[in-house]
Amino acid sequence: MILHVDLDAFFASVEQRDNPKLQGKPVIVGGSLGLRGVVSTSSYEARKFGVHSGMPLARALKLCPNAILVPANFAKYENASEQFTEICSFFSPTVEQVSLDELYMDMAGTECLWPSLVWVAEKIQRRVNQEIGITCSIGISTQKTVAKIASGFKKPNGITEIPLGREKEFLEPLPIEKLPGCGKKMQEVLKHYGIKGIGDFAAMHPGHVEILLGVHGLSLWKVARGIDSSNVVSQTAAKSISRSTTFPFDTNDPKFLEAKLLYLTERVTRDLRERVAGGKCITVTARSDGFITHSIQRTFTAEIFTAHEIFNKARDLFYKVWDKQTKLRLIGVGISDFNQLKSQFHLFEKDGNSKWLRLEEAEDKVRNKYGFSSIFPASVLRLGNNQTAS
Ligand code: TTP
Ligand code: MG
Repeated sequence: MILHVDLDAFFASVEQRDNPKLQGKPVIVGGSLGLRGVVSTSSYEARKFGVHSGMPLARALKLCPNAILVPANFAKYENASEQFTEICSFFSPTVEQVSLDELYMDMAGTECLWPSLVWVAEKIQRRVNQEIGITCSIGISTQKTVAKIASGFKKPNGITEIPLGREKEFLEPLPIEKLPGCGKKMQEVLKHYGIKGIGDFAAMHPGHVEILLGVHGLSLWKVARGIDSSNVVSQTAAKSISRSTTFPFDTNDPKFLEAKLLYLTERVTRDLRERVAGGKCITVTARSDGFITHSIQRTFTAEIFTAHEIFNKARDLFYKVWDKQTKLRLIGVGISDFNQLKSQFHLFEKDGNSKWLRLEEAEDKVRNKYGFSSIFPASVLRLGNNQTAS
């Protein structure tokens, strides 16, 4: 059985938690894309007016003129997210975090530990409420997709369990938009053929599905029929760790781009050290303002452990894919080819990198206590508070 846990109106709930004046009011958190001016998220009070994530701020304020606009504060959301993951990890060793506010838990093997999954869900809700001060909704099912849809079924603060064998029946009456992975284009094609609900889609002949929507469509069709065998993949089992970010403006400022690259490297390295130890392969991605994406990958002979070393290598790679002129809208950095043995990490302390390792381990300690954004290399600070998010 799988649990899908999703925090309710995440950024907005954190803001309401921290400012009593915002409680019970329509609150809009300004976009993660800052200058592009979109709604990042809104409180349920604002959603009643039709406000939703991704909507231009101007339109949102027209729909809900009384809304209180709050700028995003990522350091706070990251802290809350770290607490959230920790709470859930208490109940299962296999946790797959999909975003700051959403994760799957594989509950197989925990049957003897907890009285029931609804009991676990209630405990998680209570702890999230007491320790973080916000609410979450939880879906319980044998499948990831059904658990995800179920968690959104009784938002906010809801628990929805779909018993084994009832998956298809649960999905059937839902509109096609509810099917994760069924994007706007696919929905249009399906609607053109009169397919409006997941049930209609599930009833289609697989041959027709493949002709209309290709292989991806066919795998979604299986999900629509209640067949979804995808596993919960915990982060330690992940094959690569990467971070990328889209800028609020297209830029060719090398100082800004290097600072972003360092920031992303710091994030990747923290994840790397929490989950495995070192990695040998580094990937750098750059996307131009014309949406052309370049990626470069290099495998090194020795494992790399520190942000310092990853950054130096990533920066060299970055200048191989970027001509120093083209304006960029996104960059990313990743590491793969892991060494799964954490203990080897410490053998490293003896060689020339030990200074950096000790420094970064000290950073880890500060971050464990005060959150990721509590400490940065000085050159990251040029990005400002709103930019230190990915
Ligand atoms: P969601 O889980 O999609 O939304 P939510 O938690 O705000 O609301 P819900 O109760 O429906 O789960 O996204 C989580 C956070 O991610 C959200 O609080 C803000 C951020 N986000 C954006 O910045 N831009 C977006 O377009 C979306 C969808 C989310
Ligand atoms: Mg959410």
